[in-house]
Parts: sequence; structure tokens; C-alpha cells
Amino acid sequence: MLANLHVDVRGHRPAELAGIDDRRIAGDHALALQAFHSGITTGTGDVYALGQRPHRQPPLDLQLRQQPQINVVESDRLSSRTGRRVSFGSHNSRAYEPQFVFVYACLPTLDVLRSHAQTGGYSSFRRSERLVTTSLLPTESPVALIDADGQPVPDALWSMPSDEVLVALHRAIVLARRFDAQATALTKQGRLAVYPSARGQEASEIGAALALRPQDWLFPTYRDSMAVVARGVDPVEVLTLLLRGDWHCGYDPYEHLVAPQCTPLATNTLHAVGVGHAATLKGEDTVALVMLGDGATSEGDTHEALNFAGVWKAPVVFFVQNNGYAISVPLAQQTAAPSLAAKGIGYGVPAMLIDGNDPAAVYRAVSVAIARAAAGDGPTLIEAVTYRIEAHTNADDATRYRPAEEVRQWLARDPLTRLTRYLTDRGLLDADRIAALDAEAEAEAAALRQRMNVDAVLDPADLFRYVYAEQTPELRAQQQELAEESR
Ligand SMILES: Cc1ncc(C[n+]2csc(CCOP(=O)(O)OP(=O)(O)O)c2C)c(N)n1
Ligand SMILES: [Mg+2]
Repeated sequence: MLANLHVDVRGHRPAELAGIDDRRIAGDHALALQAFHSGITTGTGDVYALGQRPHRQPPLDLQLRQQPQINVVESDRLSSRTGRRVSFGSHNSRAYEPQFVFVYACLPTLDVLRSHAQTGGYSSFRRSERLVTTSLLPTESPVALIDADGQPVPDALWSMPSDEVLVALHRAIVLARRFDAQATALTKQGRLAVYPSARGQEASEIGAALALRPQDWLFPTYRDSMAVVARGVDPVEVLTLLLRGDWHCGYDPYEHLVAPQCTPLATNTLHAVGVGHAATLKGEDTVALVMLGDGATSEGDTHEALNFAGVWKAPVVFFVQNNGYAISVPLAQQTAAPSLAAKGIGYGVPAMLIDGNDPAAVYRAVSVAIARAAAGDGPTLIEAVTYRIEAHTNADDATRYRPAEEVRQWLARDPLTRLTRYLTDRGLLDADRIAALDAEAEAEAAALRQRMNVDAVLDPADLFRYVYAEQTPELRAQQQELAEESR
């Protein structure tokens, strides 16, 4: 299928569709050929989309009757090495980030292609069952773009995010790590009841948060304060929610489209599917990204959420941070599956297995999944393999269930060290910039300390407000009683 069709992108390494792994061909009403070969860059006039697909495109049979908008093939070229090549220009390109090359080949588009390019190479347009199956499976080992030594992975599956994105990821990770250390310190000073550190997981936290578009929803867990802060929520408001216990929810979920951090495991997966499916019904361009841990994948809620996300093709990204443990329970005692990502196929949900300590891979994977969901192609399950360097929370003693050697090995795969090295090698970061960032992080931590040291002034009547739109007579009586007692 589509063998012999080669796409020449401005003289850069061609995306050879025949060479693209089956697993990257997905979609049930269009063939989404996602050419993420490293080395491909795009610019004005390069390949973006062959079948320009309006948001929430109708299914195939409708498309065939209505003829979707099709971008025009601008030129055909011959290549001595690979036979005939075609290059495509696009009008009306979707606003994908530059460096993404999405090639959507809808069936009618292929007809157009055939007449223009006359490659004659594609023998059948029907999707084989094997293709459907393999398109859902993750890779066997985690995908990385930058290795643990800060070197670019040769022949990586996807292209590297832009320099601007990598520099932004680095800055956010530096700030997040300092925030995390400060929050842990606040528990020791009695200013926070509890804090679950995400040290070591910064690539996953920040890579996912920065890949979100402004209109997307984030459904975090108790561990994901870094992601919530990176999304723009005031750090004091973040820590006020479940970690200091002052108020119902420390922040306004609608301001930054961040749901309350969720302590009951996996309930947020269902909330995300609800919001995602509602967006589909309302015709809104919103994707919901839900964060969950390896342990949470064993919950019934996760099963139900993945199942209905698959059935409804809900625009949801399931982002599993596999940090090796659910408190003291190691992954081997949690599941017999070959990987957590491997579970996606059981729900008809395409999955990716990625190096969760590589900020570039996380950012790219989540961006791809969001673009897929936004294009109407449904949910993606991402397993990011990472490690929790600190204990489960400040109340836990991790030395009781895991060896120091294991922690040491993961410290050698630190996400910040590898990104710093990669950027420094490329002249995108130097000692002055690092010092300036550290000073910025220090100033933010000091401000957080100072603000968290101010006692909150709480009104006991808040216990009764905002519970019912119309208060019940019982609650009204209780509120009155409390008011009289506190006089
Ligand atoms: C429904 C439910 N069951 C049990 C718990 C108790 N609990 C809190 S955290 C946790 C472990 C979760 O592990 P994982 O999903 O891997 O997330 P991590 O803490 O590693 O980020 C458990 C069992 C809970 N919060 N909710
Ligand atoms: Mg875990």
C-alpha cells in the first residue's frame, strides 16, 4: 500500500512512505501518514497536508460523497535513485508547528495524486487488517531523541523540536525543579501538610504541559504540580489545594483549563474523556490530556475511560508516567503486560512508548497525539518511562523498598543534565545563561516561601457556601449555629 510513493521535501531527506513503519500509519477514515523522519524540515510551500481535513471530519463514506478539500499537487519530479517522486505544495495548511510533516492521504486525494503523479505504485487502497493492528502498537523500546549523555539519537523516529522549544523546555524544567525542592522544604517547616515530589520526572511533566495548546484541558494528579505551574497557575494556589488543605480548590480550573489535582487514582481519566467527548459534541477544538501513574493503570476507571475514548474517538491523550512504583509496589507486581503502552491495542487506541526522561521525545510525542486528536483521529495512549527520585511523598521512606543503586542508575539519566548538555553543545546555552536561570529560579522560590509563610485568613462560612446553588434548610440552620458559636 502506497509503496513506491516518495515525498521530496525541498531536497531534504525524503519521507519514503514505503519505508515508514506500518505503525505510523493510522486513522480509520483517512490514512494519516505521519512522516516524522529526523532530518525533514519544512518551510513555506513544503508538504503539510494532502487532504486538508477540517476539524472533526466526517467519516469516509461521507467524505467520498462530499469530496474533502484537497491541497494541490504542485509539481512532479523524477528522481534517478528512487524512481518517480512527487512533491506537494499545500494551500490552507493546518497551523502545525514547523518541522512537523503531516501527510494525510485521503482516498479521493490519492485519486488526484494518481492522476497527477502517475506513480502507478500503489496497488491497493484498502487497509489490511495487519496494518490496522500494527498501527496501534507502540515500539518495543522507548523512543528517545536525546540520549542520556545529551547526544542526539541517530535515525530517531521523530524530528527534533525547534531550538526555541528546547530552550523553553530547559527553562521550565529548571524552574520546576527548584519549585519542587521548595515545596518539599515547606512540608518540613509545617507550611504544607504533604508534598509528592516529581523530581526526576521533569521531562515528562514539562514536556507534556508545554505541548498543550491554550484551548486544551489538563487533568493532573497529586504528583503533577510542576505541570500545573508550567501551565501558568500561581504556585501558591497550586499548593493551597490538597497539599495545604485550606480551600476547596486552590485555583480556578477554568482560568487555565486545569482540572483540580486528583488524589483518587484514575478518576481523572473519566473526567478527561467526558470533557473531550463533550468538545466533540459541541464542535469545539479542545483536547483533554490526562496524567496518570503506572499504578493508576490498574484501576477500573482507566479501563472504562480508555474503552469509551476508543469507542467515541474522543480527543484525549492518556499520558502515563511510569515511574516504576505505586508507592512501594514495583511495576512487575502491578502488571504482566509487556508494557503499559501495549494495553492500548485492547481498546483500539494507538499507543506510544517513550523515554520519559527525554524532554524532546515527550514534547514531540504529546504534540503528535494532540494533533491527532484535534484532527478527529481520536485518543492516544502514551507511556513515558521515567523514575521518581524522591520518596512517594515526604511521609514515605523509599529506602525500605528500593535499593540505592537503582536510584543512582536513574540519576545518571537525569532529564535536566541531558538537555543542558545538548543545548550547551549546540551553543544554545552557556554558563551566563545557566547562572541567570538559576537566579530566576531562586527568586521564585524565595517569593513562594515568603507567600506560603503568611497564614491564610479563612472564613468558616465558606464551608457552607458554594455547596448547593440553593442551600438546604439543614445547611442553613447549621451555618447559623456556627455563626452564633463563633460570636
Ligand atoms: C482509588 C485509590 N486507591 C488507592 C489510593 C492510595 N494511593 C495513593 S497514591 C497510590 C500509588 C499510585 O501510584 P501511581 O499511579 O504509580 O502514581 P505515582 O504515585 O507513582 O505518581 C495509591 C495506591 C488512592 N489515592 N486512590
Ligand atoms: Mg508510579
